[in-house]
Amino acid sequence: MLDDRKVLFSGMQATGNLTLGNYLGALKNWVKLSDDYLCFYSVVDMHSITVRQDPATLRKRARALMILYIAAGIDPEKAVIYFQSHVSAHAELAWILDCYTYMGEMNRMTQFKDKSAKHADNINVGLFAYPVLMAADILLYQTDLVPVGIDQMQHLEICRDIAMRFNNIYGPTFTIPEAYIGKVGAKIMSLQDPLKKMSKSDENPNASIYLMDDPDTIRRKFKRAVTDSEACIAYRDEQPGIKNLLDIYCACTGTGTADAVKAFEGRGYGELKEAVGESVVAVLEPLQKRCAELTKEKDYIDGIIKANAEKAAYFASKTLRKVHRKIGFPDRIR
Ligand code: ATP
Ligand code: LTN
Repeated sequence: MLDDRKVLFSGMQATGNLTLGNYLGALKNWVKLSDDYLCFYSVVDMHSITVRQDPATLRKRARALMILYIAAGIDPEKAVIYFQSHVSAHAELAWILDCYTYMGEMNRMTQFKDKSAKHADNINVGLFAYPVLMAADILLYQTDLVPVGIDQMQHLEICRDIAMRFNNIYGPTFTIPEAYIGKVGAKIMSLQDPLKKMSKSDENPNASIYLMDDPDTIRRKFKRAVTDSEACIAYRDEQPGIKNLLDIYCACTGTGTADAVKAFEGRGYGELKEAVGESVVAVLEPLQKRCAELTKEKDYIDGIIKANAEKAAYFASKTLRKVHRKIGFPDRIR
């Protein structure tokens, strides 16, 4: 704990076009969490280069993601939002932690297996060590809580293992982080295959609502959303398409599930799809407008980027110094 608040850390990659799943499942909750915790939200650009990136595109997307954090409502005075590459302690601690992580542990990581199958021509050491950099992200800020999706739980476990190993050798150094599990229903499913998660790497663009989709595209994608032939609006696992539409509607309007089901009782799927589409447009249109406005405010955004990188570096360097002392690196002469 750095002050009287618990510390919360999360990060997002600027690769691909963010989806409604990323917004409703992560970003939107991050905003609320920053009322109760000292939050660090990073644009993890160093993780992005584990897969080959076009430099101009990465630079543009990373900045757009930073702007999106602000547009979504994260207060840059309250939460620390910064680019991972601006705080060199991440790379420095990652190297040290590499020396306390076993090949066998990394070999078990399912994301590494998936991604190396997908990028067979570029199975690099960074991709292999991805979870160690993620552990460094988390441990640098003495993080108590990490909101992540289920797919990142294995990485969080390894982070805890590394931290405990280090603490066992050198005495208490790192806070052992816990996963922060958001409320149920935070998983938004594909509009084309409601048994699959909505994902920015889905090759079918109709499966996902992208945060920058225009209103007509949003409406059209919902019209085409896969449902079922039951002709009955109910919230149950046997009707995953309808369940997903109701989840999206509730998340966008703040309606409770039971109330939503009641409101759509006896109505057709077409009507439901239209209402869900409108509820999403009502959320995304203002968000897009705020992004466009903020993009024009170059000096304001630059100021936030600079001030927050300094804030993050201040906290991170405290932990890094502690680690240096513990492992026996010579003191710096000041
Ligand atoms: P990829 O398709 O490249 O795996 P992704 O869309 O699954 O990407 P991530 O970058 O892995 O997104 O995740 C960023 C954050 O968004 C994570 O916290 C994750 O839990 C959340 N998230 C991603 N997709 C969804 C979804 N469909 N529903 C809820 N939350 C999601
Ligand atoms: N690997 C995560 C992004 C990420 C992260 C982190 C999340 C990088 N470092 C630290 C939580 C804490 C992802 O791809 N979703």
